[in-house]
Amino acid sequence: MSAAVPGSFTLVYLLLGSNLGDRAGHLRQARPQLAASAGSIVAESGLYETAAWGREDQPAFLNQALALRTALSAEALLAACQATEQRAGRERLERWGSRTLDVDILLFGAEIIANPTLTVPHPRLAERRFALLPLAEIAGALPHPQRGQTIAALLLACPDPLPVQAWAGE
Ligand code: A4P
Ligand code: MG
Repeated sequence: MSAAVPGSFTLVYLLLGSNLGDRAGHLRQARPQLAASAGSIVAESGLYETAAWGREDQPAFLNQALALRTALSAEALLAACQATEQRAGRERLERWGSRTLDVDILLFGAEIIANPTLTVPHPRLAERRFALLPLAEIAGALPHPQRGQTIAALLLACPDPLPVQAWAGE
């Protein structure tokens, strides 16, 4: 459990993803909602078009990494992320299935959290080019709390062959 110390802030990194409907619109609407419910956005990566990972028989995603300065506990931040997903009409039909909006917590400061509803750092971060490349754009020099290597080094070592490209718009 992470306990929020009153008056203290944590720098957290989120990954937004969408592969259903107005993908860029879902990401655009999520940003002010997260700023209102979770904390100020201090950095955002560009948008990347990324081949679907895990279940490859589905449309490509748009992904974006955000850095947020939050006063919330990790559990409260997860609830804010899930409320933002719900506002985008998210339906949970199958794991790794298509979705209007996914908001994952990649990093919560340097904390390591493992409980039934939350695992941070995100357990599959180092295996996913679609997460590492946007994150490296805004936090390349940041060390991964468990592995010690920086995000940029993890990206260089990442064996994921699926394409990830800067997105220029529809
Ligand atoms: N949960 C645990 N840890 C976290 C965390 N760090 N951040 C729990 C957010 N949620 C976390 O998630 C299931 C449960 O994970 C949540 O209720 C929460 O308590 P979900 O969003 O309902 O389901 P899911 O996303 O289908 O499952 P999962 O295993 O979280 O999948 P991922 O890891 O989110 O992967 N390909 C591309 N190119 N781009 C993508 O964005 N995303 C996924 C989803 C698969 N393939 C993708 C992409
Ligand atoms: Mg998720």
